[in-house]
Amino acid sequence: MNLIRSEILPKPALPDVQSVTSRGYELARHWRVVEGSFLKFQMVSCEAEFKRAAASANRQMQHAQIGWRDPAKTRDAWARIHGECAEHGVAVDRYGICLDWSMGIPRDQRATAMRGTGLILDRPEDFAALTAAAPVAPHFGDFVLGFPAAVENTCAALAAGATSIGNLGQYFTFRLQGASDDIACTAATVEALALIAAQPIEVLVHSNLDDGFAALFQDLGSVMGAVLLERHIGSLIGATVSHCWGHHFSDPVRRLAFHVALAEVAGDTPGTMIYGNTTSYRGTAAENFASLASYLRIDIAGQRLAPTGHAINPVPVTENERIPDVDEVIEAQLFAARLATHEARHMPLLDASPARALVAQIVAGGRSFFDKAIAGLTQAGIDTANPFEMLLALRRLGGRRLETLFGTKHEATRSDIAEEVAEMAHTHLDRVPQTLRATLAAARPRVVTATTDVHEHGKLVLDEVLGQAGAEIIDGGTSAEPHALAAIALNEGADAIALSTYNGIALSYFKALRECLGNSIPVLIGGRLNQIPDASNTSLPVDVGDELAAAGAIVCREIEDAVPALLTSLKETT
Ligand code: B12
Repeated sequence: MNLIRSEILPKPALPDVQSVTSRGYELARHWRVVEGSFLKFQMVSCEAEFKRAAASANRQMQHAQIGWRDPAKTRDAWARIHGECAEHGVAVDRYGICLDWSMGIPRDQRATAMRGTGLILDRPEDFAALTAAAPVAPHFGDFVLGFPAAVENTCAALAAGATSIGNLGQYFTFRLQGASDDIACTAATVEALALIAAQPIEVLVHSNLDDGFAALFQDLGSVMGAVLLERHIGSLIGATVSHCWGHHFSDPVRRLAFHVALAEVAGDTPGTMIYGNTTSYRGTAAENFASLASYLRIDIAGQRLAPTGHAINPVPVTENERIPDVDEVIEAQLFAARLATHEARHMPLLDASPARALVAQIVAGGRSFFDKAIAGLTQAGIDTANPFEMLLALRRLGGRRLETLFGTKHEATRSDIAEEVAEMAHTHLDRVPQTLRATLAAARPRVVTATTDVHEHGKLVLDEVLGQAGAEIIDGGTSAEPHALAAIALNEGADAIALSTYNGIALSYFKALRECLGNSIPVLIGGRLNQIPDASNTSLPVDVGDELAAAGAIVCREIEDAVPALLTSLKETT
């Protein structure tokens, strides 16, 4: 089916791209990279220079993802993780900073925004105080590019010495509650990209593919297509886009193949980091250590086979419970460094040929996706040399539609996520007794399923399990605003809402939903049911299951809990 411009960009006048980029280039006269402690200590002009040198010397870089609500706690951790690892002879080279999602909202409106579980930095001085705590390369990634506060956060990151900035992937898929103006988000993102591009030294624009469309793409060729499209958009503004991936790459052969393929496509652009395969963390700490070793071995080997400067990212084994604490970050870093020394001796045993055999296919899939996208958008009347139109068109089309339109599927290069969701659904459905399934199928309740944020896998599994058990599923969307979700449920006359939530906003979201919904429709809620208490001194979120239940939610810890919960609520409402 052909694309039509009026369906994608119906508003006739978008902001003039030249004026938006000029604002960013102009801003670069006042906001410039400050030579921070990492650049001084390493005597380099930017992280990209350090990375190129590391790659050619076969030196493995290490990345830690950090950021607790309290800036003082995060500052201490910045120094402590670096210091304690150094005592063991381990260099933590870079920190990715987990800003809170409310940081995507401009400073003067942030106080009323829904808060998640991350770090909140109010002033540029707070950014700089953090990065001064130890000579580790600062990477302000999450909730910088792609949001209304993109420009002010980029200015602050540059002034704090960051030479890897942003997470362009988030522009495409992350939504903030209460900030739905995608034209404003695009304008802020384009201006921030221009500000980065106009710096006197090389600043990498980081993009985590798994935060973007890759989380849901079915084929690795499509993921590579996203790489090429984002690099194209960056080049239109003069910015270098550097890609990260990894959360959803569980299969070792395909993980390695994607790395080698990306090295080929990226050429001289060094990589930021490779994300941990966090979706494989589903067990206890001991079980998760096995998953940690499994993906790290591939990433370490990958750097030896095709050095790109990507840092490895040992994700702490408590990741599936909550935000890891400082000691757990240190433990994972030490583990990774020791594993790297072992891996060096394992290399002669590694036969990379099954992975290498997939590389050409992934690259060809990516090029075909890119070519088809450019042709399809051009035919629709989208100006593919205009970064504003390109960004907005891709975001509005969304991952599923883009892959249907431009992707090609190959069994050998399939991504892991569809299979993993199907397996999980099978396991959870098996746990529902046949008698309950029969009763549910007879009642055939109409259930609206939705998420409060970008995390969609819980909803996908839920749709599959409830659908197969006999419920009628109505899609309430991802990152659904409370008022929009309530409207769908009320208009559809739904019997229940089943909500999946992960961002540490469970209680505030539920209360907002109840206000719009009234008490007529039961709400089942599952996912990470936690929140950081206002008076917390640990910055770690705590479970709010009891508070949710007291406020009237039906709390579900497992997918299969939804079936008896639905049956009980149906009985109560009849
Ligand atoms: C995959 C993932 C992502 C992917 C999501 C891709 C996608 N399109 O879905 C990506 C990479 C994009 C991502 C992004 C982020 N993530 Co994330 N992510 C995860 C991860 C690895 C898996 C979560 C998941 O989907 N599990 C699969 C589901 C099916 O299983 P489950 O979670 O065990 O759920 C069970 C039950 O809860 C139940 N269930 C779930 N929902 C419901 C609903 C109902 C009604 C019922 C009955 C049952 C039910 O079903 C499951 C089986 O029984 C977890 C860590 C982990 N290993 O768990 C972090 C995690 C959830 N993410 C987290 C965070 C902080 C983020 C970010 C904010 C990070 C950042 N700074 O950018 C962003 C989110 C931004 C945003 N705008 O929302 C935190 C949440 C912290 C907290 N609340 O304490 C976690 C725990 C990681 C961590 N330790 O920091 N993430």
